[in-house]
Amino acid sequence: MKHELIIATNNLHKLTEIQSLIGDTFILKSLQQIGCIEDIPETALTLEGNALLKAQYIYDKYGKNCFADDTGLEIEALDGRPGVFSARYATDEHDFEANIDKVLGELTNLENRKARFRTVIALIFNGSVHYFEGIVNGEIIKERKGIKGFGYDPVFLPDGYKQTFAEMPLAEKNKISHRARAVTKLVDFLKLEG
Ligand code: ITT
Repeated sequence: MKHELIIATNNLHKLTEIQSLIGDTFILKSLQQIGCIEDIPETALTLEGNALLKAQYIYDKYGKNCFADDTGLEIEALDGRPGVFSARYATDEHDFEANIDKVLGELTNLENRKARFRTVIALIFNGSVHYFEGIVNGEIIKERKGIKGFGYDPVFLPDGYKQTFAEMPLAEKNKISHRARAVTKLVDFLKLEG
């Protein structure tokens, strides 16, 4: 039997990618496909909180199984910042260049450049909440390298690799990324439920 599952995004690239991992037992629907056009507020102070806010909003309004994700870059020497504020760290816009400049500025003269990307998925399935976490550890290098990817990719060097996320082919990033790791855990859970 096929089940409908709402993904709290309108990013069709994300939807297609996750759909191909899940297989055809669950049919993913975007927010637009269920007629949800409002901008769901992300006002929580943690990744878990924001992911749950988005999923809960859909569940309360539409009563359908759904999941949402949130991601942040957590830098050890900055006490985990920018974290949940990663998208709007430097300005109110999603200004990737200004965000990178701010992080590099804050790390000037600091020895410890350890960082990690962390993705949290909140799934509301038959009324119960489940969280799935994906982490990739690495470090923030001193200057941008590479032009692929987005966000903080040009300054993030994953542990064990010689290329930043912005130098790697996307397919390679997608094999080891925080998002891929969280999605794999979600998919494993859904396979058991399907
Ligand atoms: P939506 O909530 O609308 O999906 P968003 O930009 O908030 O968009 P995320 O929660 O996935 O998306 O990520 C928050 C920020 O973290 C994002 O704007 C980037 O600055 C950064 N980020 C997330 N994933 C990243 C990645 O794979 N590489 C580099 N930066 C990333």
